[in-house]
Amino acid sequence: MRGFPEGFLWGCATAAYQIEGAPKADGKGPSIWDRFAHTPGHLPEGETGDVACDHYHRFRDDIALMKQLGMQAYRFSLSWARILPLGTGAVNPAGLAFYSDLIDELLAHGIEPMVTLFHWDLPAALDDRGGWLNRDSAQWFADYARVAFEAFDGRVKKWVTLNEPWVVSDGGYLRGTIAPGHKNRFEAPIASHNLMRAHGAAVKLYREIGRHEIGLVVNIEPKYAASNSNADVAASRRAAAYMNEQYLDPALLGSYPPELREVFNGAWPEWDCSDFELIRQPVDFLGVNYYTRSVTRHDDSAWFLKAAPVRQPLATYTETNWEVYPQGLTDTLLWVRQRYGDIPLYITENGAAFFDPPVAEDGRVRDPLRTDYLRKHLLAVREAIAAGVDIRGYLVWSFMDNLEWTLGYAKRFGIVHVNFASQERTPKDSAHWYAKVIASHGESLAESL
Ligand code: GBH
Repeated sequence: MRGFPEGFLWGCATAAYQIEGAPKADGKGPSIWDRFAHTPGHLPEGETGDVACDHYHRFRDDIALMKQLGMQAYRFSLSWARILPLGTGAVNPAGLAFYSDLIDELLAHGIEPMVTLFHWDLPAALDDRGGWLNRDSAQWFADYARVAFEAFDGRVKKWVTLNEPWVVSDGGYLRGTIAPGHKNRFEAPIASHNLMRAHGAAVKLYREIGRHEIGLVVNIEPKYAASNSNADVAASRRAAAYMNEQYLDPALLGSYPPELREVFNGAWPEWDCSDFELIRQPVDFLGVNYYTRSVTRHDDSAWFLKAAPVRQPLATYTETNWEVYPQGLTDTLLWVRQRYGDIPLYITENGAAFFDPPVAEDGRVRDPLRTDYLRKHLLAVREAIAAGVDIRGYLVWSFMDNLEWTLGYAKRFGIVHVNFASQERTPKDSAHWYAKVIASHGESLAESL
């Protein structure tokens, strides 16, 4: 039967800094995102995550709404600085208590938690000690992971070490567009490497004290050469090695793709071989975040990669200017199996920002483009399942509109609309549509819109 396997998990995802607010509540320490957002000039209109969706105070209502929509799983992240205000050392019991209550609430509603340990909000105190450039960061992360595992393993059966290490390194250390805002091509590979050592250290520790499943979440954006010229093919290879393989290769194959030496051109360090033993810890699953693809051509004037994206004149683009390309998700899932073997996969994020009309008189938010996006991507997932790829679940990004990092609150990815003045939540049409998909275990996807 061409459908979704039994036990396939349907749900949605968020991340701490994007939704929680309450940056100083109950002993929380500052993170690099508190700092970054509060530094003038970083976010377009001086937005911060100080309130965001006020989820810290509204999580019970939010979970009740998830339940109403039929969510079976919810992926969220822990704020490291809520649990360890200085990143290492003293545990803040109130921070742990918040997540303990959140987890209990999910379980009471029959929603399976998937917990991400790190979704970009490094404790500021650790950045003061060098952040991911400090080799000790792997140990800091494992010590933090231990606190979370000891508190929640058993209630939490699905753990994620890192969300999208590429974004942290590329945005945070290479281009300086996100926290901590460094622009330095010598730093980027070191940050990536320490992130991956941290991942390995946490998985290794989990094998000693954990009893369930742990994995890594990466963003994959397949790269297609703009032509079959040698230059364009080489450019798309560089882009794929840099964005996609830089993280999965060491984690699953135990080495970096050879193209990276050329990509980093003189800034590529000699690595200690024993690091790869630590990084390459068997994982129980891999999480794939998929939004778009890129068609790539060689461009000598493009800084760093010497590769440039080629706009597709006939394609649809989202409000963040990302091409809608569902086939890329099927290609990605097949590629992951082909390059890395038959590992259980989750789509841990997929979704789109489109301009939404305001909540109408009748209480609806009509967002047909988002529904169309989700539907096509779910069909793309089904395609990969039919080809035999072991896909265990799908989580929409995002449960609700939230702080879209440096894009502020204007770009809305939620299937639930948030009025940021009143904090009112309104499920968009896409949420009602998704609820039907879940209730029919994907059968309703066959219906046209
Ligand atoms: C995710 O990252 C994050 O995990 C999540 O927190 C965030 O809110 C969500 O996505 C939406 O942004 O400009 O065409 O070259 C997304 C990773 C990597 C996806 C860069 C888009 C650029 C596409 N992104 N990619 S393009």
